[in-house]
Amino acid sequence: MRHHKLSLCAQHYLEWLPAQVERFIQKQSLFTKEERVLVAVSGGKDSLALWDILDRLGYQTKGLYIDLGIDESIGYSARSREFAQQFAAERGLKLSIVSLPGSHQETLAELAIRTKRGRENPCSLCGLVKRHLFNQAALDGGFDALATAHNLDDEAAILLANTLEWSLEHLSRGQPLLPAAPGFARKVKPFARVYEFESAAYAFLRGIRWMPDECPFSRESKQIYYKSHFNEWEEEMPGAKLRFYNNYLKALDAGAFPERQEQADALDERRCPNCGQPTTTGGLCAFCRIFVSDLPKNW
Ligand code: Q46
Ligand code: ZN
Repeated sequence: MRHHKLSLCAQHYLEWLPAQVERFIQKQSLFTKEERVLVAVSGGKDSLALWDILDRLGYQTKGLYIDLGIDESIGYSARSREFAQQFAAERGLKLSIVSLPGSHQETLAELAIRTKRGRENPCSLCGLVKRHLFNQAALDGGFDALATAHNLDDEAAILLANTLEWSLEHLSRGQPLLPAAPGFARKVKPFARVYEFESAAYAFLRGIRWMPDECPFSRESKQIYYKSHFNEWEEEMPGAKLRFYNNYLKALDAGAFPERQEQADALDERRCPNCGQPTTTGGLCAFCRIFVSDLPKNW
């Protein structure tokens, strides 16, 4: 690991990475051992490695897999779900499954054709759907926190995209902990300082079996573009991603991106009349607008 100026054997690496994650959880006060954490799992290496580490560290976890019905012709979602189920069964961990086609009678693939947002950017639509369903599951289950396995490569790429756009709203909400608010579960990213390479190495060395295929929509994801640039910089300047992210956290602490309190207060009072989750508009939330079409126009 040139970015850490560190070389480890397999045995020590499998101790080192969980210790790093534990330190980050404590430093950022993400959650405690007394709290219940819902882990969003996709069947991929990052989320299964995260779940494995949290379990090994003694945290109270439950997994949640969202079946979006992505590319049923190749069974992408069905196969991903099997990897998540197999992982949970082998370790005696509990896994819940939420199915988008089951609850809303449409797959993501169908929504990616039917909706404008889906046609323009299927990953943006997917993100919206997942955020909504994860949040609902965390609230319904009374979990203290919802953990996602965003790694450092993801965070650096998102941060770079938001910096290039000077999107202050997104930059003010990029921290590894978004506190709970009425209608919103606490969101945490325990892997935010873990390189993708590190989580893959961990999953491999632990013998975790993960979904090897990429989501068919990932080719259209802009994140890949930013990631590939960052990988070039990392090659030339080891630690570039980590410095970029660490200095962002310092800038946040220094108040560079003030929290939008007015927006949080406004959200407090505005609830979607269909699902009850907070919304910025006061009418239907973005998720319900996709599915509910026969309501009066002024909704
Ligand atoms: S699952 Fe969804 Fe990813 Fe597939 S549609 Fe895009 S965002 S690439 S993590
Ligand atoms: Zn709604």
